[in-house]
Amino acid sequence: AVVAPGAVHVPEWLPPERQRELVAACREWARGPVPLRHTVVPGGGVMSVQTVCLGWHWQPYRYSRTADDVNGARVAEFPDWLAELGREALAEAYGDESPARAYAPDAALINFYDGAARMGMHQDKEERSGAPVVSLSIGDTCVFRFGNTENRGKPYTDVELTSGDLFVFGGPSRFAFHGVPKVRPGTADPATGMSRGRLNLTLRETGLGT
Ligand code: MD3
Ligand code: FE
Repeated sequence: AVVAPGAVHVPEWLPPERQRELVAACREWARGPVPLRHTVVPGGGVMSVQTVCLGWHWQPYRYSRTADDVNGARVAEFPDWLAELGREALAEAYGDESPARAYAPDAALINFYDGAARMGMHQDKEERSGAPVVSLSIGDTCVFRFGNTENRGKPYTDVELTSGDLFVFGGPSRFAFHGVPKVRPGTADPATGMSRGRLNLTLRETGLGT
């Protein structure tokens, strides 16, 4: 479904087997070299979501190769197979005629939500690229809020994201405000590899080069 220009939702795109593979990979990445942790924002606030990154480490509000705000370690490599999955996702959302072949994501943010975690309305502006963001959800269902490009408030559209859903945000939607006001605890099917909580992977082109 096209939610807004450039914003395409493909429910249940990832088959259960590929969801389980991704969950297993995320469990490994969560162990290190930079562990899954609650990001601390300037001013001292702590995000309820837990995050681990690949390729480039995101810290509010910049990308770096080392996790200076965590343990100083170099972030894990962004694997080629994940970039290929991103190109498949773009082809699915925008059609085979889209420039999916040229999509070269070099950073992933992996977010884990327990039943109480939320993400406030924000824009993703640290990337120096207008390339689309690919989002994959696994585990508990959530309410995803897709807003406008002007401010955190209305108008916005609430969409339920369930396990296996793909969402691509490109074109005019790339810099829209968005957030996750609610997770629905206990809605995950253990066959997805998540017995509790929600996992979200976003793939991005940082435009930062090597
Ligand atoms: C729309 N993550 O990591 S995914 C984030 O479910 C983030 O964890 C949420 O927002 C999550 O920054 C939402 C959907 C998403 C991700 C990036 C976007 C939507 C976006 C960037 C631009 C526009
Ligand atoms: Fe975001």
